[in-house]
Amino acid sequence: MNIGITVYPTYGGSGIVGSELGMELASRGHTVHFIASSLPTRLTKLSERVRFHEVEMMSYPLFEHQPYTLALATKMAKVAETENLDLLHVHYAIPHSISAILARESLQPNRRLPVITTLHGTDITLVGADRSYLPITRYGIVQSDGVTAISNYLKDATAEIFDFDNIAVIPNFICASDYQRHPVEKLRAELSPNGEPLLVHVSNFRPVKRPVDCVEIFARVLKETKARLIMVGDGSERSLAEHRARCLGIDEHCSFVGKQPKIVDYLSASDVLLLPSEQESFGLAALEAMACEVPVIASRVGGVPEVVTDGETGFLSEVGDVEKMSVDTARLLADEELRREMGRRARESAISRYSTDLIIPQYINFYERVLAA
Ligand code: GMT
Repeated sequence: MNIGITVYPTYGGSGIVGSELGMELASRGHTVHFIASSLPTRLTKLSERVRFHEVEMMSYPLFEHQPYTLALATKMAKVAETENLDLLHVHYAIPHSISAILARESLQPNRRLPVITTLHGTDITLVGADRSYLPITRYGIVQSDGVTAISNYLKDATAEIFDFDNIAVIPNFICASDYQRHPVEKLRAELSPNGEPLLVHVSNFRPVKRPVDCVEIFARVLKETKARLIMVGDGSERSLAEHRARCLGIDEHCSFVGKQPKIVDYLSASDVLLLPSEQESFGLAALEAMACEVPVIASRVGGVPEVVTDGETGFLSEVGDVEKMSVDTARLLADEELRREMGRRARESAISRYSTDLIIPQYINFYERVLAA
């Protein structure tokens, strides 16, 4: 198949999933055309089968805000014609579904161009549910030729908010060979010069990720045992989290390392992942950690309980319950046997339910069904 994929290129889990899906499809013989405002960060290698088409934005004095949705629609239609696309698959409903539908309509009646929308989370629960965007988000979903969601939770939330449930659940996925624990002695020694166990948090530091809670949990853990906290990523809440660490007098025990390209190295160096999010429709960070044998301390929200089994592959708590999260973390740090066993089970659970070998064929099958409809 000739598949057009659109993602947000620089920010968020939906961009990661869309990019990795494209590369997986290409490795199975399909040709994938990424159509985005810039090269997606996870798209490390372009080739005959993985191509990139940049959305060109015309600036004009009359445009107070550049009309990206229209520029994207124009590019989608152009690529569909020149590259003979079979379908468009957009990740994140707003505005990508609307652009794709415009592109589809602009090509009629000469060309058929089915639109598939994958819902990722905040496009439904935050942005889409906001009154100002709700009608247009619903339109984008209902008018798509196929809709997928990355968890059962998100399918149910979409049904409730948008009164629409013709949605296939295709969960996020992990490549078992790319995501596996490997020796990283040098990094571990840098992050933990005195051999302390490492807690890690990986996110885009938006308010919904509650990174300040990681600092609160860590402060309580430090009262019980030695440890270090590694904060990977960047975003609006980073300075707040750093400030809280200074206020609590624990900043010397924390490393804020910013965005990192080699997440697997950081996970391989770590003992426990902290994911105290306010909302999480899936929790890709949890899945990546689990594949690297890192047990997860997370909030019991959204799709997280589908990914992390409480007491088996991690521990779940109510949002903001930093007391319980710190008790669970300290328990894991104190009991190496338990930590290793949970880590082993976490990898087994991640691979047996979410490996690319299981999930990518589900997307291919979905494309075929939409094309045949
Ligand atoms: O929260 C993010 O990291 C960004 C956001 C996005 O759509 O880019 O992530 C959502 O999609 C991820 C990939 O499918 C999921 O793993 C996240 O749980 C989801 N985030 C939220 O629901 C808050």
